Amino acid sequence: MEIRNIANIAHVDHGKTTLIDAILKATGAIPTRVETAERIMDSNDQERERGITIFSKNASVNYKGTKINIVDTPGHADFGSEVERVLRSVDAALLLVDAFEGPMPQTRFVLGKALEIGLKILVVINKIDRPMARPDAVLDMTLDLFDNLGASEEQLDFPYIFTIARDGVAVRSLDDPHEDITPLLDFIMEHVKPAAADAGGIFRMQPATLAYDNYVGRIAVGRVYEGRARGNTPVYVIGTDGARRVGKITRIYSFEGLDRVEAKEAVAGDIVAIAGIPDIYVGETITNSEDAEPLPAIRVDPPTVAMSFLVNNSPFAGREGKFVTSRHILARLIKETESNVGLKIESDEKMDSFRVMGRGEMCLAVLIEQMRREGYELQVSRPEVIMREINGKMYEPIERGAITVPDELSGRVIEAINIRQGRIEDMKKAGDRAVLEFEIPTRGLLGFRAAIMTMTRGEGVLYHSFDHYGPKRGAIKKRQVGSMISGFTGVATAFSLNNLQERGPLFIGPGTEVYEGMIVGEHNKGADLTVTPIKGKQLTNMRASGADDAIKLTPPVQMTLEAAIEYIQDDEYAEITPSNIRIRKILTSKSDRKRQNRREAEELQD
Ligand SMILES: Nc1nc2c(ncn2[C@@H]2O[C@H](COP(=O)(O)OP(=O)(O)OP(=O)(O)O)[C@@H](O)[C@H]2O)c(=O)[nH]1
Ligand SMILES: [Mg+2]
Repeated sequence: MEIRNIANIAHVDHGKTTLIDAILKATGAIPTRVETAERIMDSNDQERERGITIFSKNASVNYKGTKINIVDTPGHADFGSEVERVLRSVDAALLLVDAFEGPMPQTRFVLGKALEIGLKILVVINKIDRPMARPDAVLDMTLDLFDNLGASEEQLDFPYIFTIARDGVAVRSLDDPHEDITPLLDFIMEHVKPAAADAGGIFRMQPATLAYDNYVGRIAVGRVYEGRARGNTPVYVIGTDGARRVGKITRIYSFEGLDRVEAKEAVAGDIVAIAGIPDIYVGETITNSEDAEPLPAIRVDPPTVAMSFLVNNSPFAGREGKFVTSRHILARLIKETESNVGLKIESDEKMDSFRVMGRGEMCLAVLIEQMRREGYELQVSRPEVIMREINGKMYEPIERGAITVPDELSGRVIEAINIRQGRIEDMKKAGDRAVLEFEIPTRGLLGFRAAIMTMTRGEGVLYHSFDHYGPKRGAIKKRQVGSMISGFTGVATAFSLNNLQERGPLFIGPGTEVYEGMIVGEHNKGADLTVTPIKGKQLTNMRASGADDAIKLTPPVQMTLEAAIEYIQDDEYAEITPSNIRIRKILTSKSDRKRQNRREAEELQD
């Protein structure tokens, strides 16, 4: 059977996963009549909760006797390595662009990567139903982006189509009647060449993603570049370092709709899943010939942000988690790096601590959230940007960003970008909004989303995407934040919290167990303050005055995982367990903190 391999790529939310829903329905791969969930490929728990795609995934449909393998990819910049690693398994990419927003930072990132490896690009202008849609203008902007990225004449001459993914509609021309998605399927058939199927040569396959199955163990998913192989066959695996080892394929699966179905053979051109090699990694080469050449390595951009993952040593350590030791944490992290090519780990000089590096705070937060759901308990440090030294000069990651804000707020936002060492590159209007395009060090982006939210009362939308490493820019002045720290261990009382809430927003409510050194709120004066949240009221005096009913506590600020990661300073940790997220001072005792401060002050003077 003829095969075509494509990936869906785009900026976040431009409609990739929804478009695949439409294709799956139209080709009968998922039933149309039965009430099916939206964005069926966003099957992971965190994907459903966050409403975004996190992992690249494969599906396949049959259209007019041709098998179309489609890889769905995430559009969020933090998961960029998920896109990079699958691009080599396809011949073409559908580049979706929102008909109102136009190209955004991650559109640029994914298009750049796709052009670099020479994929055929098919442009899909989606969401043409949006009230302010401007498909023609967006098409022009997309052409400019191709040009900007140095596309060849041939690449500039890209085919395009318009869609309403949510309604399952595609039209070649804006005047065409809205019928169904088949114009898109025909468009794919027309512009994507059949996968090269040299089934005669030696067998070579390269895993782009890994999956796990309780019965057969680790499964490698990737494209067969040449040859064919059957189940129960001995093979050679060429590691990314060139070392060769022997293994055995036990089973082979191919994709039908969303399912992996067992197949007799893996044949050149197809994207398949292979079981039987328990230590297989992404990017290795599986072959049946002892002296086959390895396939070119899968390259992904380096991580930009690092955090320390530590064994929990808070006074409440070990109460809530199932897996708490450094051995547990290390084993889990190693397992993660085997399948997540965007992640790197290093052991810190200090024992019981691991430096975990990824591309942004969110990709690390997703991992931490996954670990706590699996029963792990740990502490993490404040995220820091990974610098590089080249010829004695420091370089730092620079990203491209875009912020959409109500017009009248753009002045303040521009100022904030400048303070964070960013540079405005363009300013456009879209309705009553201003779209600011800029480049900025990753350093300036840490905590920026929250700042923008406050500054624009929730109306600003910030996107950013890694671009390059550039010479390190000047210092960024930090906002002075101070924490309210419990000086005692016990149970927080409404009486105490009532007094404390005048000094700043609280992170805990009455009845919460606290320990000495735990952070219970933010001190609005900007300096740390040690407090007593566990005092009971003096019943005798109070009863007469009836002050009991007077206690009205403002609901505490919810310290979500992401909020905690953004909040913590260098001398603080976020403590993460399956049931709680607490923040704390690294030094729990006030006198230790005092001594430390004094020592630091002295060192500064020396
Ligand atoms: N108005 C309109 N909304 C759409 C259309 N297609 C998708 N959407 C909506 O856009 C939102 C994002 O859609 P997704 O399919 O999750 O976008 P995505 O590109 O897969 O997002 P990520 O995977 O997170 O990058 C959803 O709320 C969809 O319902 C469309 O054609 N028109
Ligand atoms: Mg998606």
